Amino acid sequence: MPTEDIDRRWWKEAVVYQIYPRSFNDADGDGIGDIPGIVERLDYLDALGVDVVWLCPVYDSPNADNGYDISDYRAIMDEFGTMADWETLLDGLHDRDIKLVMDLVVNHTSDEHEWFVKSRAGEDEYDDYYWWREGRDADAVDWSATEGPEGEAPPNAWKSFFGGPAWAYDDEREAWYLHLFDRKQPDLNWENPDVREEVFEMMEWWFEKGIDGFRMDVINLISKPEGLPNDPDDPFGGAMSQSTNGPRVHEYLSEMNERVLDREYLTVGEMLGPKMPMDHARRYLDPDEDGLSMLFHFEHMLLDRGEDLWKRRDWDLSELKAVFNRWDEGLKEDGWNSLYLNNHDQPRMVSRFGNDGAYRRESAKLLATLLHTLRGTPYIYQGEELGMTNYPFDSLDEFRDVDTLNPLREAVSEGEVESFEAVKEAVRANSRDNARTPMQWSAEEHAGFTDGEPWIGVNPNHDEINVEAERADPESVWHYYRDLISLRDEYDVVVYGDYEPLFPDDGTVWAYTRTLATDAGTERLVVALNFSSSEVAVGLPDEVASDDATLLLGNYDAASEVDAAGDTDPDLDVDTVADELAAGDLRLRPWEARVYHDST
Ligand code: TEU
Repeated sequence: MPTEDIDRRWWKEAVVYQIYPRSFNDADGDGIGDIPGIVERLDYLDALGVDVVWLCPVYDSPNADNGYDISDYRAIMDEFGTMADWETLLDGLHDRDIKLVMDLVVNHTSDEHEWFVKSRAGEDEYDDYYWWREGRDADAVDWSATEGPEGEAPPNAWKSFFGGPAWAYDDEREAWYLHLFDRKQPDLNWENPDVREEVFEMMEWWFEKGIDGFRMDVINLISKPEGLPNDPDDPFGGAMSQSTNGPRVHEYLSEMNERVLDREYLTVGEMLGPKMPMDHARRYLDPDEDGLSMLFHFEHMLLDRGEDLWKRRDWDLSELKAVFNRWDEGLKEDGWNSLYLNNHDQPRMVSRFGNDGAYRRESAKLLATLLHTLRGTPYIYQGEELGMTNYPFDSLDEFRDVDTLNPLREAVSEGEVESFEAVKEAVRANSRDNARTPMQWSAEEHAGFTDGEPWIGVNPNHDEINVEAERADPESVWHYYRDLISLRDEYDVVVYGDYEPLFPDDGTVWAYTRTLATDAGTERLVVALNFSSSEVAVGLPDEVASDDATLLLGNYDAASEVDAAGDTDPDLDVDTVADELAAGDLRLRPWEARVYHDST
């Protein structure tokens, strides 16, 4: 392809860093991270080399769901600081050439938002801002709730994603309102044009303040089908199957695109649901339709999950590969992928997809290699760049998350689960709180996160895994991230090269090429990743073997610590590694990752 035909976009070339403000850095000693705390760490972000910060919600909120329940879209939560602090943050980022993407949570508001307060009071203008419905005759239906007038059941059988019915009864209005999430998160009624207008104006207001884009929370849920039908095949009674990619979702998002997305903003839509049909994905991303830059799907996040928080599912590497392969294939002509393995809702990736014991460092680097050399925009979740791990939760009172506590308490009270102890392992592996323990800055008390009492436990392994230690060690996960991030600036093929998977069915090795043919010649990467704690031999096809490739990056160079037998391994010999590719015969050590490059 002629070089000038590459569809270059700044957000394709970028690496995004996600900040969960509550857990990042606390400047005022109240145990809760805040915006001045982020400002203190701007040079840290700059040193890492990221291009964009996605900031989880910092708006006014009663914190039923840590800021995902917004009571004022145009104000900053007191615990996090002031609007002036936020402006300092924006300027500080922009001074360092880092862009700022804000979280847009508009499927629902808080029940303390003035729109809901007025709607519940039945004020004319706000009457229809939310999903208000009459209850049903409890004798006539097979679902029920533990609230509401005697003899009444909720309007339908939908269940909240956070446990219990998706409807709450409001005594003031004497009607039920829909909440797909917590009862303090009533769903906005996007059918009402006034609601859409309010949202678009608010987005415009933030754009005028100078932000560079939005991450859109559960944006594929905003359209609900006529009649809100039940679905007995959906574990949520229809709440999930009927609300995802609903009938008018593209209409609403194209309207948003036309009204407010008039520049090359970075927009990334979070898309709930088990398996998104690719034609929907393409419509979300089509500049002439919804115009989002990227989306977050959940397919790989569901592989190891059972139906409930306390259930797990066995998975195999070939399934993980199949997900990424399907998405690369599906969006290679039209669209662009986001690449993530963890975020504030997910367990830590090294504990989940890697080995957080003997090969923590190697496997953290391997997963990073994957995320930064597939085609798409990589998203780093705070602490991932240190190889932070899951937290050793031991009792229920260590959890803070509504999506952990509510479903679990409900299951225990209904006798579905005997006790926390009985399901501890699975809950521990699945809980969102794994991601929310404080960022580990140093080996000091509370990991240098706060001078006060942290709102959630600090991982005891901070004495070993922390920013100070990582930055001091040239072989650390942190330094490896820096290298990966800068590869993107140096090599077009890392960003724009075509992706070609090798051995898709192999359950141990993930290998692929990335190729970019332009007038300047053909650039190629060969990536080989060993997803196991044993050594493995990889025979490459002849066309992949190469005489003149060099190793761009690997996770076993210099002071590698362990080999298959757990002994110290000799330093990686660059010549041997190059010879192996020439012979098409790689020997990968446990969790070894290699990225070769050649150009012809
Ligand atoms: O997440 C959507 C969501 O449903 C997930 O949190 C899900 O519960 C999780 O993957 C566990 O399986 C978004 C936000 O990212 C999340 O923090 C909010 O709680 C949620 O929406 C409601 O706003």
